[in-house]
Amino acid sequence: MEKIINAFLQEVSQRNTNEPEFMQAVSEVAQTVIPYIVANDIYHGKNILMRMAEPERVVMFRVPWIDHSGEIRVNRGYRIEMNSAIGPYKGGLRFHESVNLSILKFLAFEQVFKNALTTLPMGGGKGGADFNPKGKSDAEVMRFCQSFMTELFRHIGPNRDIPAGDIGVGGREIGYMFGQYKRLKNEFTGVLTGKGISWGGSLIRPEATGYGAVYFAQNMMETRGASFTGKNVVISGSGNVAQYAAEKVIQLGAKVLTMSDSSGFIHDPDGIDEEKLGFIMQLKNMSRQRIDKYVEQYTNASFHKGEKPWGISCDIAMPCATQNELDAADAKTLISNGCYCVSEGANMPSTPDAILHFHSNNVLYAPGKASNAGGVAVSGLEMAQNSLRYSWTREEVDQRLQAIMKDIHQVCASYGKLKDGINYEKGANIAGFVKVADAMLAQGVV
Ligand code: NDP
Ligand code: 2IT
Repeated sequence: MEKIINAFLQEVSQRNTNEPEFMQAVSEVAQTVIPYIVANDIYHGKNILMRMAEPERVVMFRVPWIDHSGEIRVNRGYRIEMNSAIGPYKGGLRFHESVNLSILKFLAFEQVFKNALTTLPMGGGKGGADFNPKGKSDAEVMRFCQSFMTELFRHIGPNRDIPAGDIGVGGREIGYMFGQYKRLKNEFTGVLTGKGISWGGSLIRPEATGYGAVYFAQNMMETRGASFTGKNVVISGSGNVAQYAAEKVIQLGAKVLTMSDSSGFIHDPDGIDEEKLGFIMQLKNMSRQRIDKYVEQYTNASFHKGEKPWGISCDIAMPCATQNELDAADAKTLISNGCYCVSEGANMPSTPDAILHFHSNNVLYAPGKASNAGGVAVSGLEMAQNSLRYSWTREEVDQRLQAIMKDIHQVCASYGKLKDGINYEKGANIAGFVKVADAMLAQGVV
């Protein structure tokens, strides 16, 4: 088996040189899916995983814009249209200085499996630009978004490809991009998700990824008769996903001890309560400042410059910032401090070695493609509401989100069942694969 997997990975890597994040994502899936393919005749000999590892289409384009001092700047924009077997391409846009082809291809590949798990008819895609929004004025961000959409609009559409937010792309950026798309096409359609409530957005979409990751953790903990009440939770990040993960954790009666950004983490031993979280939301979403401001306001808390929060002892860890932010040493530290549940809000935040430690220490570990699927699931519900020209209440959307997270937990548990527990990573990979592979087989070699 080892030989078959290595030969497959060798072929993919020859075709995708210098793409370490993409290879990491493909390798993680290959380890569990190839043995399943070999054991199941209908998938064997069809080169199906190789086809899934090749994007249907990659668009790369120039994004010129003018900064506040009148200087002309140039960024690179991308859209990876990975797989449309079960629905139109769907996935976020990331604006971050680190963005490159490898990162967006890994995200698009993961998205295909994740979207299949949501039970909704969505294919997978991802896009973005190597644009750094930090320190830019609203007017600069608007000009950038307009320039980005001036090219992207020809590739997307409500039945073709429906982008949304990711790192560096929130409600403000979606608004500017939607405005430009509408102007260029002279059409008001649900071409983006994460829209504002008064112009086609869905209630609960901002909350959905963070809430969903907590619901998934709840489902995992129930398998051991445990709940969030009274537990200590360590969260990384302080953006969209981290904020609403924290909000739900607090609502469930647990204590949030940390949050972070790329400058370091804050530790509040008294717990970040609703009021303190409100301060963080204001700080990050409105004044767009750094997390260390928290300790000026709440003096019992400490700021740890350049560090990650995994050394703080906890029951539950939720990495909600970025890829590869939790390595093997962090996993060991978490486990030795008593952590037994890890629910990923970010995409691929744990390194492969960290995941091995979780598995070998019986940690309830949920890979992002399962546990953070609530965001894209509610994007799917936003598309459904747009098609109906109708909107559901908060309660309706939240109930659907909870039901979807329960279904994802259930399908991962059934494909990932072990003698003495559940391997959610294996379950998520195989369940996502089966749904997409069945559709691809039915549609022929296209
Ligand atoms: P935001 O831009 O709102 O927040 C990102 C947070 O992560 C910020 O606190 C940011 O700090 C931190 N961060 C980003 N890059 C790094 C880095 N290289 N090192 C350390 N910290 C970093 O993004 P989201 O909350 O939307 O996304 C967070 C994660 O969740 C990503 O992995 C994303 O792919 C994933 N995700 C998002 C979904 C969504 O609906 N938005 C859905 C599913 C997954 P700083 O401000 O200093 O950069
Ligand atoms: O990684 C993700 O699932 C997202 N950034 C959300 C994608 C979406 O289309 O809502």
